[in-house]
Amino acid sequence: MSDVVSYELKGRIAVITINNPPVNALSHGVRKGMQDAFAKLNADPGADAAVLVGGGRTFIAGADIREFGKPMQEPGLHGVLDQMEASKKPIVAALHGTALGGGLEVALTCHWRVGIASLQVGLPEVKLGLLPGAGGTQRLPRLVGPKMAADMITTGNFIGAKPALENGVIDEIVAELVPGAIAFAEKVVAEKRPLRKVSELTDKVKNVDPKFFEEYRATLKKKVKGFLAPMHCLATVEAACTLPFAEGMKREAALFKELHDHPQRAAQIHIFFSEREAGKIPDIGPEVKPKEIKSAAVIGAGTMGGGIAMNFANVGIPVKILEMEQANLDRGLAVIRKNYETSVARGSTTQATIDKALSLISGTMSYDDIGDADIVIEAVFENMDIKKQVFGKLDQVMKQGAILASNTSTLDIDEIASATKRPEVVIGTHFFSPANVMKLLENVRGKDSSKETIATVMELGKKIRKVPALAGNCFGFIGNRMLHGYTREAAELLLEGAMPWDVDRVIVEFGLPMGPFQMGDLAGIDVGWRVRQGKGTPPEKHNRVADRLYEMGRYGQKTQAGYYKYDGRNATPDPVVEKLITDTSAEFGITRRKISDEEILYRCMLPLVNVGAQILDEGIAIRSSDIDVIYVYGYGYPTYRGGPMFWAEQMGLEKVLGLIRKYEQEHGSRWKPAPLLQKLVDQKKGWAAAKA
Ligand code: 3H9
Repeated sequence: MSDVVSYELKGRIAVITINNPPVNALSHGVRKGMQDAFAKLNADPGADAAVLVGGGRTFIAGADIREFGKPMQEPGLHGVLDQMEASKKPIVAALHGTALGGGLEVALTCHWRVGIASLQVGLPEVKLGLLPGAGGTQRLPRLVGPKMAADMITTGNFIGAKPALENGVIDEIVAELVPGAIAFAEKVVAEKRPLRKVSELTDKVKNVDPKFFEEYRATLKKKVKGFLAPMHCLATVEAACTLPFAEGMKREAALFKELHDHPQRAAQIHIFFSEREAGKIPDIGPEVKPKEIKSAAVIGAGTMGGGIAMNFANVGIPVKILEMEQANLDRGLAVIRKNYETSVARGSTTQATIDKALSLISGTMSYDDIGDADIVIEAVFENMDIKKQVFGKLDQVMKQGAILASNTSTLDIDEIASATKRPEVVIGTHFFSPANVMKLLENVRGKDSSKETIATVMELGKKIRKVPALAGNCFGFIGNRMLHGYTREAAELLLEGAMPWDVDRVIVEFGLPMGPFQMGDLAGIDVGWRVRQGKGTPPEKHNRVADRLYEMGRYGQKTQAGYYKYDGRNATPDPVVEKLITDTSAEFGITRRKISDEEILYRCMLPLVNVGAQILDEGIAIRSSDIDVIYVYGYGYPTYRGGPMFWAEQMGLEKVLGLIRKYEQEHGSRWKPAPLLQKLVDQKKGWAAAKA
């Protein structure tokens, strides 16, 4: 037997165990080992049946994602699965942990499946820009019917053991994995049950009304805008309902290949690995143990403070919110309650769950009440003086060892830390709005933040179900520092000839949920104006339109007028704004011109890349993939483009540099290329070389 697949007789049942940590992915060695093991099973006079089990913490979690895009080494998975289904002796899959993707497809090819109560199963290929390519799209509908199969395959969501049993994905829930599976196999042998091949089942897939797919497709199309894989997934489920098994398999293979060869697949897999990589900090090894966070406090019951508190309560951590005025505290707590109630009304959670979460959130107006929290997160107004006052106070009241975190989105963490006598426990934890929804947690390391403090907030990010990434300390850190150039160029484009709706359309077509002007109207034009005033810098040309809108009382959605005019949330172009923009161009002596969609896209997106390169060079970001993670999870950058740095690399850094140089000639020093970009192009290397 191979190193990774073992074969052992338990009585007359062969137990075939896959040992390919950490998740038993179906790498080449596993496939080869399985091929040998099932050949041995059929030749072994001492074996009547087999149990297939995963060693360690899980059954097989899928194909080895690292092998995609590389030449396939025989045996392929299909060959092994054909061999298994054709086995003369019964094979029972014994499932625990997560049986996912190719792993579930292996299980579906076994003649029966048993699992333990904590099992989860799913076909998450769609999240990697793929579809289940080893028969899952044809076998799952035959077990659970088209509706449930389409739901599982187009979303990639997992289901637990109970629904898996109720819907026929597994045949029994066993108390003990291997003994239970052996007992099941012995029963099958004793009863001389004919082998049950899922590929031969037809009941659930015959006579399916074609209208079902028409309607499903129409709804899905709206939900998955821009992503290619979900629609292909649905087409394969439809094939399972309209074609014989072998033909359905051919359709699955053809559509799988299309997705496999598409740039979306590479981008989505890049994000899968980048998200995991972002949690690894080079100078913080496993010897640095994070502190345990059992209680939390949040300063400020505004939109951010309330959202941050919900994250703690959602994972069972009690949290106190501090506000200085009763009315603000009451308002903040009421908003939290309303947010939870909306989730119940939408069906995304239950009343019992929110009751529990709400019981963990309490309010206070006294700093003395929060001193014993393991972490306190300050979420007050974005103003250095106010933040320093808060941290000075926290330094007095918080117990020794508590983490003192700031939710600042731009400000200097070291200066905030200077208000305390314990800068080693001060750190930035930058949440994104709405803080209870957005996945990113951009942690910001100050010059004195200890390794333990950093490890604690990185671990905390995972615990509260966020994707944590670490930034160095500079104005705006990674995300907001990069964003500045994006919004600036969008504003410049207005003066040169574009309208807000032109720019927004191009950005939305590219895949962001909204364009810069829709974002401005949502965030509030008055908010941007106040930030500019707060900085005290002289008015800049590109902000002139925004300043005028502010002066006109057009604050965005909240006043039903901003860059657009509104009817509720419905935005329409406004001739008043059109005139304001053309007048402003004239005031600056700019002759307006027609601006192509391509130019709009590059002018908005390339500053992200150029500043990203600068940030990488300065060590503010550890790796380019961290920047991608931050943009995908914090700014709605489309996953299927892999983040701004990946997008640039796919386009070619040489082309990127060429465009930046062209814009530098046209618009001056704000487009000066980052030295790192020039260096990598000279060396003909990609971002990965930036670390060297
Ligand atoms: C597929 O199956 C295609 C088939 O339909 C068709 C074939 C023809 N491969 O997430 P974690 C690594 S597509 C390689 O931190 P957790 C991961 O990178 C596949 N590596 O742990 C990490 O490495 P490192 C369909 C993989 O406990 C380590 O394992 N399957 C794979 O939080 C631990 O991972 C999926 O999409 C893989 N398939 O979560 C499942 N999976 O330590 C993808 C993980 O070096 N995987 N790694 O950073 C997951 O969803 C989660 O990893 C899982 C565990 C839930 C399994």
